Amino acid sequence: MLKALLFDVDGTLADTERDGHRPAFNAAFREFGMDWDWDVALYGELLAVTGGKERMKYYVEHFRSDYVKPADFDELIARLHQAKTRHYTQLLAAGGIPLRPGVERLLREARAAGLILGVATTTTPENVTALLRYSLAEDGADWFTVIAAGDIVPAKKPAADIYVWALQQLGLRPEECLAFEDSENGIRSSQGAGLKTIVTINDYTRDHDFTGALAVLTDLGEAGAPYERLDAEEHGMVDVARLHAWHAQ
Ligand code: XBP
Ligand code: MG
Repeated sequence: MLKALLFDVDGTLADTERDGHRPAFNAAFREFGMDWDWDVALYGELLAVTGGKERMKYYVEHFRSDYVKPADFDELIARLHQAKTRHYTQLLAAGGIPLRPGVERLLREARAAGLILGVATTTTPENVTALLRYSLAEDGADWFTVIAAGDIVPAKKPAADIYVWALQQLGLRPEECLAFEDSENGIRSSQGAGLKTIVTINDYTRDHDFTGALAVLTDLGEAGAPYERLDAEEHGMVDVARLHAWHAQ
């Protein structure tokens, strides 16, 4: 029986990467007087690595062979990341990033139907609560029984750990839940935890490998603006009835 829905955040609840996280990283780099600057295309390559601190280290290793690391490099990365989180949450507080089509509608319907809601993400917890507060509802974070985020597990997606942790907190088995993801790293993580997964793609992820997904969609769809399914000839709106049907497959 379907009891809970577990949502990824970045790229799934909202298109936060290109116009949220990326400019927040750049603002932090400028604040620290650094010449690092991530354009839209480069950021797409950097998204291969989840986690902001991990992403900055990957950038240095793979794109900045000229950069001489200071002795306290890890500390610098941690301070840069704190600044980035500040810039990002300020951007959200200014109402900067809307939820994707169908997200608020489905969350409301699922709550009304008694389904448990959860989050499983690699991003920092403050970023999740800020997005839910400013883009969903003042009490948006309280709609979710579990918010599994950031460094709470050491191994980030594509490792399954964050989903396993969320399931443990809920006391549920993977067969009782559905996951929502937007990326290959995301679905490897959710499927690694044994979860059936629905994918909504975005510009950064449309060419990813989503083998094994329950459905691959443009978005969740709204009345009058249906989703298109990419793995079948189908369009429509993801509602609770459709989730039950997919879950039973
Ligand atoms: C998103 C991420 C995060 C964000 C940046 O993953 O990989 O690292 O890009 O957030 P998901 P932080 O789609 O699983 O949420 O800087 O806070 O890590
Ligand atoms: Mg994502």
